[in-house]
Amino acid sequence: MNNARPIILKLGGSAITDKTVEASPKNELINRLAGEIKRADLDNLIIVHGGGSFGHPTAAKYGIQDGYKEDPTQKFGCAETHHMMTVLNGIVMDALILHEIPAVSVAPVNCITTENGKIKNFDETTLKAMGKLVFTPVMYGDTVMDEKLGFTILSGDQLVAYLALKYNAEKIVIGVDTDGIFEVDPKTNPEAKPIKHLTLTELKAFQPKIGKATGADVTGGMAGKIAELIPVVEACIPVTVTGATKSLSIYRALTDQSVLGTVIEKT
Ligand code: IP8
Repeated sequence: MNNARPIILKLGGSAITDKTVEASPKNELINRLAGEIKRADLDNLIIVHGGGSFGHPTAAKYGIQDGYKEDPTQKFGCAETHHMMTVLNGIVMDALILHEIPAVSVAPVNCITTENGKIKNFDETTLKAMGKLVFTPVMYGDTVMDEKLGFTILSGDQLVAYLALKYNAEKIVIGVDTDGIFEVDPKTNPEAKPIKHLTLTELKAFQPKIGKATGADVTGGMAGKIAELIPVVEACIPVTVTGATKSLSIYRALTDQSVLGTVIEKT
């Protein structure tokens, strides 16, 4: 990342892990994505990944997203959830480093605090210094300390939206486990086609129709993602949602080439 407007890439937890089996990374896919990121050769990239089957099951087990309820086991649960995220992050980092990307992990728990689940303080010193030297910061959904709740879960999606607004991102690319946003669930309707383009008005109208995430997703799945994206699209930052599981989709989206997926723009 340099001082140009950043491009923010979210690697969805459902895409990079198998959500049906706890703590199961999709190693081959992560490795391929690292290759695509290397090929895109961007010096203004920030990567954020989700929790998938690493962060969500542990967070759900201890109710971390609802905050500290005076239950001492939750403190361990909070620590374990963060640890699970560092394990997944390590796997993502391995792949990026293997592809000789100057990627450096930045743990949200160390630089962000929230108030009632919303980012309140962000110490950007490290991120800014990395930007000057053109590193690729890699952040992730994480446990964070919360001024009202004690602790909570910060979703990668909230982080993406926050960073995009703060640094006036050039664009956001979101890699998911489907080919974009659908009117009907493509996992149960194989004939379903992704919506090619959504304006802000269409996105808002679409929001109530989105189903809840399946499995132990503590941050709301696609519905949570769309809620976070609305202010970003309002700020004229375009968003492409595409299938990280499809070869070259992320490379193509990062390099402004047409891609199977959903482009969301203000108008
Ligand atoms: O998968 C949540 O991040 P997300 C991370 O981007 C944890 O919603 C720790 C569950």
